[in-house]
Amino acid sequence: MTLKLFYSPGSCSLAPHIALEETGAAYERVKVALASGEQKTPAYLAINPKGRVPVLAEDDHVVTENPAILRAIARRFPAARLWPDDDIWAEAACLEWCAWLSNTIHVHYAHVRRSERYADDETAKAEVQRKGKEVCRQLWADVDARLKGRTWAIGERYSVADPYLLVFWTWGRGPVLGFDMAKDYPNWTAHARRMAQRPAVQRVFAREELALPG
Ligand SMILES: N[C@@H](CCC(=O)N[C@@H](CS)C(=O)NCC(=O)O)C(=O)O
Repeated sequence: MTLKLFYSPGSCSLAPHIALEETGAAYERVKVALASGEQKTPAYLAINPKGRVPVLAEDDHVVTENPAILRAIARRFPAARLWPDDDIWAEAACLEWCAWLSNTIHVHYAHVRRSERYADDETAKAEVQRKGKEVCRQLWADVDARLKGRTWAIGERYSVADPYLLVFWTWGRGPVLGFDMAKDYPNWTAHARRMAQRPAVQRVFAREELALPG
C-alpha cells in the first residue's frame, strides 16, 4: 500500500501535508470533508476512531497526532533532513515546539473554534470563546518572542516544526481569531513569509486553495 495522508484543507493536517511534499516522495492524499462531518462517518471512524485529521497510513500502520505523524514522515524519509536527530539539543527543541503546538496552542485555539467541546449553554460557550481568544493572544505573542532572531523554529536549521508553526500563523489571520499577524506578530510573520518562498509550501497552499503569507 502506498503512503496515504488523510487531510482537510486549511486544517492542522497542513503541517504533514507540507512535510510530505518537502520529501519529494510519492504519496496519496485523501481529502476528508470536515465541514460536512465526514470525520464522524463509520467509514472514517474505522480508519481513525478519534474522528480527526490528520492520519498517516502505510500498510497496516495508522498514525494519528501531528507530532507522531511529523516524526514518522521525517524518519521515513531521512534524506529530507526534517528532524535533527544528530543533535540532542536541536532534537529536543524540535520536539518542544511540536509538543507545545499540539498540547497547548492547538487546544487553546479549539476553545475559540470549537467551544461546544467545553460548554453546553450559549452564555458559557461565549465565555469559553472570549477567554480562549485572550489566551491565544498571549500564546501568539509568546511564539513571536521565541522566533525573534531565528530563521527557522529551532534556529538555522529547517525542521518539521516549521510547517507546524505555519498552521497556527494561518489560523491567526483567519476569521476565528482575526489577528493582524504582520502588525502584532512580526517575527512569526517573517517566518511565514520565509515559508512562502519554499516550493513545497507553494504547491501545498495552491492545492489547499490557501493564500500564501504575503
Ligand atoms: N491532537 C490532534 C488534533 C487533531 C484535530 O483536532 N484535527 C482537527 C482539524 S485541525 C479535526 O479533525 N477536527 C474535526 C472535528 O473536531 O470534528 C493532532 O495534533 O493531530
